[in-house]
Amino acid sequence: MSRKITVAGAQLGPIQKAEGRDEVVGRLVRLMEGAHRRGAEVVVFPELALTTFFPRWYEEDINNADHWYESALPSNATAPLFDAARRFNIGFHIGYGEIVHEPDEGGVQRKRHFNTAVYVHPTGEVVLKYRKVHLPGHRDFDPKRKVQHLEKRYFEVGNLGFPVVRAPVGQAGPVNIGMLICNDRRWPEAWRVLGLQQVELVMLGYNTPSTNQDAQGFEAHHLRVEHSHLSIRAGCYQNACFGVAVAKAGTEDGCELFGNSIIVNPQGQIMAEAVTWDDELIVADCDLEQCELGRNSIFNFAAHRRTEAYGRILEQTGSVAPDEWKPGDKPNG
Ligand code: CDV
Repeated sequence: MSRKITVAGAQLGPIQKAEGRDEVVGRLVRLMEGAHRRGAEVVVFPELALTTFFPRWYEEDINNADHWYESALPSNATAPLFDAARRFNIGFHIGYGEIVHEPDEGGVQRKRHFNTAVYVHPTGEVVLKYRKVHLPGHRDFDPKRKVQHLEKRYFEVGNLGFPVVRAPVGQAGPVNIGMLICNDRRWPEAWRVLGLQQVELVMLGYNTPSTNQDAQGFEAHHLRVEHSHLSIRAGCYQNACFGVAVAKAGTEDGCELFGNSIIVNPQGQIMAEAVTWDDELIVADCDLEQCELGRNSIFNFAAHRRTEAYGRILEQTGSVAPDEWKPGDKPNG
């Protein structure tokens, strides 16, 4: 059986705060139809694809913000997306704010909020769910910032790990599918946990501002895009997988988000890239056999990984400077 699949990334232009779910879902369905016409068997939508990037808006009481989240998928508002998937026989990935009532780590049943993504089979069944682990930004209102980035206020850290599922995609038979969400793409540990499960296709949505408000110095706009691409290309190359990385782009609620969505192969090459900051499809044919080259040679993990040397990765969170070497000291301090 051929292991070729056609994948689409559906970049979204801005979603303004006042734009309703119905309007957004209409845009998503139009993109899905376009992806189907171009032969795609799976379409990837961005992080928080049903609303504006709401963590930029401060809310004193998080319970007043429940309207930004989904408590069920499909819901009345999102049902047309699931219907379109069945009609076009296409799988889809979508990011959204999730509310669930489930026990926390202490066993207490309560309302919880996550930054979540799912992969939905063309039948409408949810195949894979992931909750964002690397939440950037801050918890409290920061008067120094022009635009807030309150992901640490709006979401709990994802509690599902980095799962990979083997599930049918199009004509290719089962494909090993994994997900990352936005900031996760910058963390090689996250990619490697997926790579250790032989992931073949990583779906990833992002909302990245064009300027870095956390930096003390200046970070050029083109380098912001470059760092995004660098992270995705390295993740795909070092873990021998394809990546579909899809942005929400343009000026949203007065804040500029860069686009430049890409599809990347296991050699780390960009196969397709968005050229607008609007609703735009990118499509690529992916031969999953290409994952074998890296996995069986330079990144043959079983043959070459040295876990005995990686202790710090799990034992330590922040970095620690070494003691200073002085003349007369032994090598390595
Ligand atoms: N939504 C995100 O996770 N955005 C971050 C920004 C804040 C740096 C990102 O890594 O793109």
